[in-house]
Amino acid sequence: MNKPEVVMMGLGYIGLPTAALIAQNKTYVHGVDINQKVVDTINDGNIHVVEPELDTAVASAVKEGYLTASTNPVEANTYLIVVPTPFKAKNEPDISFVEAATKAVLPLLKEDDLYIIESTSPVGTTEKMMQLIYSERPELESKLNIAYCPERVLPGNVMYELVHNDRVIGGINEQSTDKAEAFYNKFISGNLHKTNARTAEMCKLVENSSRDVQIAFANELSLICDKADINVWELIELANKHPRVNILQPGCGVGGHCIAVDPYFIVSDYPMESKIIGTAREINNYKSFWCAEKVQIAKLEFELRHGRKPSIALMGLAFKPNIDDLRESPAKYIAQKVLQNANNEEYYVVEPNIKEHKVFKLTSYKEALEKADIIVFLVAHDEFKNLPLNLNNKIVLDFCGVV
Ligand code: SAJ
Repeated sequence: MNKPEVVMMGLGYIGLPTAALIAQNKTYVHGVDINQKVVDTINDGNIHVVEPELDTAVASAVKEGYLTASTNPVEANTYLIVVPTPFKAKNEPDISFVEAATKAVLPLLKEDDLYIIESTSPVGTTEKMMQLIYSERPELESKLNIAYCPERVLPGNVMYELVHNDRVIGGINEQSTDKAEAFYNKFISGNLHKTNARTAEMCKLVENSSRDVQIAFANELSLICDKADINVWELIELANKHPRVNILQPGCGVGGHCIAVDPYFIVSDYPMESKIIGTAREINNYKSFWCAEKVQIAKLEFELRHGRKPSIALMGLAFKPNIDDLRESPAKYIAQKVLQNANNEEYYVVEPNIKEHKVFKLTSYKEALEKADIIVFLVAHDEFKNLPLNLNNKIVLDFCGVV
């Protein structure tokens, strides 16, 4: 094997596509993951995550020898840290994976190397890692290039956005920023915007918090309109005719592992100042609970009116439309909550983007729509739009605006 130029620590939803992109540009990349199964899958030229066009990129990178994987890092010139930063109890960020990955590459670092964190991280993490590195390797003090450069790709469109999106790069000093910029310039056609590490860290958190706050506004409107007997979808469409208004769509909550998580990184460090950001999180979480309650009420009303138990279709489990990703999905949470309250009703759980699920018995959407008395739209998948079915004699709870 050729000596790798780049070591990619973490081969998940972002690390693997980034490694494949770098390898596509004929730069040798050594990918590292703690999961041996992931490593074996990649070395076989296969992938373990669902993302369009990633399979062919990885297959050819492995075949041509530009991408290899193992559970341990090797010596290179650039080290990228792309591992998860989940949160612990009390919604505090957990940077232990970043720390572990940094400790793993520490003994390999040499003068002039470039160390970049891409993982979403609380403000100050890059400086903390710099201190960790220099405390263990004092002879390298001020001789490394250390930077933070967050990704901002949209799951489902990662291979395109990785290349074309603008990026923010913040080094711990100017030289580090410049070195990191030169590195990304080789693979990225979007503009690279230079700043310092703390601003780059905050920028990532702010981007996702901004979207969370905007979605919370739409979700709050949906609660108000439900009480006021106003169609929220029509209302938003009309309000958006204003040249400077652009309200997002209400849904059954906010899911995924970014927007529903990252705002807590700000709230946990700046609790007194982050009032809107914290409240938005509460509103978006409450919206999922509210949807589950609405199903419960519809169920009881049906039984009172018809003197029998209804059958209920739960339409969609993914965390957003047209993907198969169920992680942190509000629709899944609602389905679970509704099923916990089941009392001999018939349920049809529908998710057209997956074939089977270990907990839910899945039904096709056509069968579910035909058989159910109450139809609950949880995710606005394309399959659910413009349905030719007659929904006149059904009770429809449309939480995502498909009808
Ligand atoms: N949602 C709504 N209403 C809307 C838009 C979205 O309820 O009008 C919901 C979705 O259904 C979903 C959640 O919000 O449950 C998040 O979906 P999303 O499409 O807004 O975002 P993600 O989580 O797939 O990706 C986000 C993106 N960030 C921004 O748009 C600011 C992406 O660019 C980031 O790279 C990604 O987070 C990340 O990795 O941080």
